[in-house]
Amino acid sequence: SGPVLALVGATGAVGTVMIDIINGRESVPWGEIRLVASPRSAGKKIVVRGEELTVRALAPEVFDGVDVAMFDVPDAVSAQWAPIAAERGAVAVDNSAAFRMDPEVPLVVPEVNADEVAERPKGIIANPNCTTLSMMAALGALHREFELRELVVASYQAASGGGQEAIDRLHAETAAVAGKGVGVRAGDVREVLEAAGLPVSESPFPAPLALNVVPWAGSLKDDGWTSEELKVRNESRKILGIPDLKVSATCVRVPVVTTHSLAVHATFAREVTVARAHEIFAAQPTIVLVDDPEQKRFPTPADVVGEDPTYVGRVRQALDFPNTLDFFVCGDNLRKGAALNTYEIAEELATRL
Ligand code: 2RA
Repeated sequence: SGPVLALVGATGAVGTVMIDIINGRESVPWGEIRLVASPRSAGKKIVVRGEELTVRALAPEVFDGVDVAMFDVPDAVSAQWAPIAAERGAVAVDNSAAFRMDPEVPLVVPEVNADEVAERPKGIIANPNCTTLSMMAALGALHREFELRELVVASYQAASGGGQEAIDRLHAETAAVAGKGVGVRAGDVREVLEAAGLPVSESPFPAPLALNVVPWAGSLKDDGWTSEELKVRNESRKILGIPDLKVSATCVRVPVVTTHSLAVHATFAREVTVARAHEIFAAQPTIVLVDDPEQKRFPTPADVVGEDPTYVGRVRQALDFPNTLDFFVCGDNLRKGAALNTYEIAEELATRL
């Protein structure tokens, strides 16, 4: 007994983290869990909560009897298959970009807008992009108290946001530059990578990532903006329910394997203080506040990777901008940024079935 959960994309980077999360839960509401993937991965065996499950190939029938189907697959696969799952009676919780901005699809971060799962005319609920997600628990909590008006952010995004190929590339580049004394002369890193058979032309990143930062994530959109920067703007507006929120984002890839960080500059309608912001962060169960400048204590990706909560630190009141806070957030982009939030939406649905 209990609802049936399907996990589509069970063998991918995020799917694997979803299984870890399910295995790590003290209890789960599900009567049955089904693992689904492309035909290439079908037949693979994976242990979930002590039971060996065989991965099934994606097909309409796998959704029969399913209550909640989590999808972590490329946009085109979600676009095709989430509606099929919904037609067969499941609620699809989708981690692709295919439905995020569809007005008939709620975009949910449980700490901010859990109730929106109830209104889902297409039978689909979308999970936000990991960059937006990494700051939503913090911004949602502040918005409830101070009313958010303007948001300026710079991201420091980990390689794993680009999937396994991007992780492999960062490891290969790091190994190639190790001990080479590069960085004295402009171009050294590129030359070392070329000599190691790692030309940038074959990289998922448009510049070297080892010993470098790359102000680019996603694809080119109008007027020089990237898709990632527009996602931060559009998704923040939708999740927070502020359609005219002023947002400007610069998305940057850094040589970190996992955990996205953001420097946030947020302006509110009401007066803010660091002391009150600290209280708000400390009261939010999914936030860990690490903010002791005298002891040089603040979150970094190295401290946060593998963790579920969002970490917040460096909270300051902007000196020259009224009602404005500056702070730094770190969130594991594969956990809260992807697998965990998707799973939390599925659990939220399970309580309402
Ligand atoms: C990235 N946000 O970090 C993307 C992944 N969805 O590349």
